[in-house]
Amino acid sequence: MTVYKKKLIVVSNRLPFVIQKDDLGNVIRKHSAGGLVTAVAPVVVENDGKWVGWPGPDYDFGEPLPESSVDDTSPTAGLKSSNVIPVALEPHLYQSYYNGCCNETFWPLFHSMPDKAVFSADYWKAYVEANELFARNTIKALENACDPDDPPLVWIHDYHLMLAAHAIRQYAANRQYKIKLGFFLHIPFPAWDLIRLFPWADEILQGMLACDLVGMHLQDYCINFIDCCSRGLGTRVDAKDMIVEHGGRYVRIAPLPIGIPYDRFRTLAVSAKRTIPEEKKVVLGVDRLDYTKGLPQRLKAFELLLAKHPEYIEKLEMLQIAVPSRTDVKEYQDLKEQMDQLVGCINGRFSTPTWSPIRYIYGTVSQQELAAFYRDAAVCFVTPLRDGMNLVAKEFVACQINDPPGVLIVSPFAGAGQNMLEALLCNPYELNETMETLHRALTMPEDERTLRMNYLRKREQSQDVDFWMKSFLRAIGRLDGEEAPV
Ligand code: GDG
Repeated sequence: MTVYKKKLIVVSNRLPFVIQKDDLGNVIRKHSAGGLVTAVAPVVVENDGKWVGWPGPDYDFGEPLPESSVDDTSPTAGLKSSNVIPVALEPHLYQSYYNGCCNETFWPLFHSMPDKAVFSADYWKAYVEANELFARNTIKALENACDPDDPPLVWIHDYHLMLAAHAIRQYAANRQYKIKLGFFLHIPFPAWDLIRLFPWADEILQGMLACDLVGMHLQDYCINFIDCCSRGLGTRVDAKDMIVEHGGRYVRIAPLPIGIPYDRFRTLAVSAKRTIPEEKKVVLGVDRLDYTKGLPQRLKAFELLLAKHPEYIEKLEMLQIAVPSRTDVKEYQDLKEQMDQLVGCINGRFSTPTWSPIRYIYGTVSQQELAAFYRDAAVCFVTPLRDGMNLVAKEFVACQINDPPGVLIVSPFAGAGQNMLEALLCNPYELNETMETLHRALTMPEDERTLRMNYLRKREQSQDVDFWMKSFLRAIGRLDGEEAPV
């Protein structure tokens, strides 16, 4: 684990756990799964730092936070309530800020789908207000933590909080607090031609430039951001060294691709019970039900495979886990309907009395079960139309302990497609190519599968989530004994 001795304050839209009420009305704490929580929560615990975030709709402000989680083996188990600063957001504010500006505006726009984006002054107003609230709560976390010789690090996460750094820097300056500010964007940063569609783009760019370091998954996203600063704000930029000059400060922009808790997934895969019988060949998909993930395209490619290659009938199954997501937003409700229809049509068209081609789970499975699916699938089929990174591709590789291993297919429009070089790439917009790539994966010789998977495993093991966390701290000059090159 990363040993980090400086004061650390993490700010994200949600706390690393959700506060809920159980059947008896007791307030309980349930940890949120995900790489960020797994990597960062233990460091906040060790460091006795703080995590600022929204606790979920069930939390009544004023009542004490539970001291422990329902599952006390989770990475958040050691977080005490003194490590947590819950941010109160009224339901109507949360609706316009989160469902509205974050998910109906920034999510599609940053995934290069501007036609789906809603541009609303009311949403924007709510976004500004919510970011202010996060900033004010972060200042609470900074009280008594600001040693001028050893300033704390405030690490802000993701597109929900692109303005927070600006407000935090102003509040801190008024109080003469010295701080370091870092930001990490988990989704793509698109080209200037898309960003300029957003009427308040300048404010977004300025908000992010209030940081000392802005990290993104890929070099391409960093280049887009730097170009936007130059064209949108007219700032001086050094595109070679990835530095933007803003307000008399130098802001470093750095590609820092996220990794996964590799050892944790591998251990799970070693101990997980079989969920796919040995004689079954399964093509696996695991995604939040989101229009960026290319789910209908994936099903259609599978349908085409069955139509063109009847040898797969009764021999192959597609298992798709679709985790319900943003169910209040219409685009997501429409996608659910489209998926239900597609699954029904394909199963109706090809099923036999003893076999159905698609097993579709609209829900979640435990991480243990997920690891077993990853381990025993013949192919993991990752076909996003656009995706910041995609952790599923990496988790699949970590769980591939069978000999011979399976095959990973990734879209080049996911961050993972740019650095998992030994995976098979396919363009999900082109149905025939996607189908042919799936056929190639299913018929790939064992030695080629082994060779490709060995390289993939090695990279993911060495560039895991702890490596990512250390790289971020190093880049901002906050890893013990090291200073940033800027
Ligand atoms: C955003 C960016 C970027 C899924 N189903 C189940 C389950 N999962 C877990 C997976 C994985 C996570 O959800 C999904 O992560 P992704 O990276 O694929 O996608 P986003 O949620 O869109 O994440 C993305 C990421 O941030 C990190 O920076 O890679 O590009 O969009 O960890 O394991 N977990 C369990 N049951 C399920 O059924 N337990």
